[in-house]
Amino acid sequence: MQDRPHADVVRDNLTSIQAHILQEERRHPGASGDFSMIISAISLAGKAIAAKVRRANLEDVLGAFGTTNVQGEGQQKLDVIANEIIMKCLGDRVSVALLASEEDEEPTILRRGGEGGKYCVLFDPLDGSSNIDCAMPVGTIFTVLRNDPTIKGSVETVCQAGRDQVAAGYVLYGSATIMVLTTGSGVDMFVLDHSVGSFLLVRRGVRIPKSAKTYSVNEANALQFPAGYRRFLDEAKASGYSSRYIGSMVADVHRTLLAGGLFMYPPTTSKPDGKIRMLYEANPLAFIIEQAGGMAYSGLKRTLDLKPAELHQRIPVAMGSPEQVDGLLASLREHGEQA
Ligand code: P6P
Repeated sequence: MQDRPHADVVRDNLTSIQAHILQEERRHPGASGDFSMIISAISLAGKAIAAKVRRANLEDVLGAFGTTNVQGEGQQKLDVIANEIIMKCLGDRVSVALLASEEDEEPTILRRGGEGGKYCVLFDPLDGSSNIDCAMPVGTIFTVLRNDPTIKGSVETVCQAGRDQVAAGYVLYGSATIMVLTTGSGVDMFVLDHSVGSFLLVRRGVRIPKSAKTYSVNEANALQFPAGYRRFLDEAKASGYSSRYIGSMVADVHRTLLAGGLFMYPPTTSKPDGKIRMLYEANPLAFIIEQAGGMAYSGLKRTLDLKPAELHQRIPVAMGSPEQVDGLLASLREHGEQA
């Protein structure tokens, strides 16, 4: 079907994310409501973090916290605040067994095997946080996995392939606060109406454009990219592509979702696995892009098929419109990339 611009816009009704979740729950007879409670907790955390981000340049939440996270990265104060907010919002949800965050070395076990807890929630509390001091967009990325109480270790429990995600999404703190969510039946988009204090449904069944001449990559690393990536970029430039790169993955991927094109963080000689974390950055965003009709690859492998070996594992990513991803894959094959 021809891409009709914004055929998915929701008109003439006011649906909050809570109402939307309950409507979705009614479509699944026998649903316990446990899952809905998790999404509701995430939307609450998104509102609380949005309030903090919006005031970041006014209150003393700017700058480094003086500690480093498991990645060895300096933690911005808002990283730590956002992490605590999410932990508080999700901690009392009886359906959550495990929480795992980019900011913490190990998962937090809330309920063991027989104590309930059907789900695990993994998140990057504030992706792109180094942009905060200059008021650039940042985001929270989350994914919901099934808990398997028969698996002993918490890390082994959450090291699941992305195709097994139950739900995924992000909250973008930009010129608007936007929540994008998939539960495996398409992508829905909500905007926080601060006057109402609720995320309101604005687009249902978002579809990524099949093609757009825009690429999003940190070109400063280009000399370190494998030949196939460099060739793709050369051909894109020769074909009149635009370049858009904010350096905040949530913002770059959100623009790609709505306007089309290709976001990528390729492998480099200094970072052969790239920089993007697999479990709580690449996988949730790849799930969103695929559910919107796009593609997401790590080299020549579909990102969601890859089995993680560790919690904070990094992988190269390229995701976006099918035409651009196919073009990159052809270039990688031509230049000897191994599947
Ligand atoms: P670079 C932010 O730190 C992040 O993890 C992603 O949000 C973003 O896409 C990437 O790093 C930017 O990395 O090396 O281009 O500054």
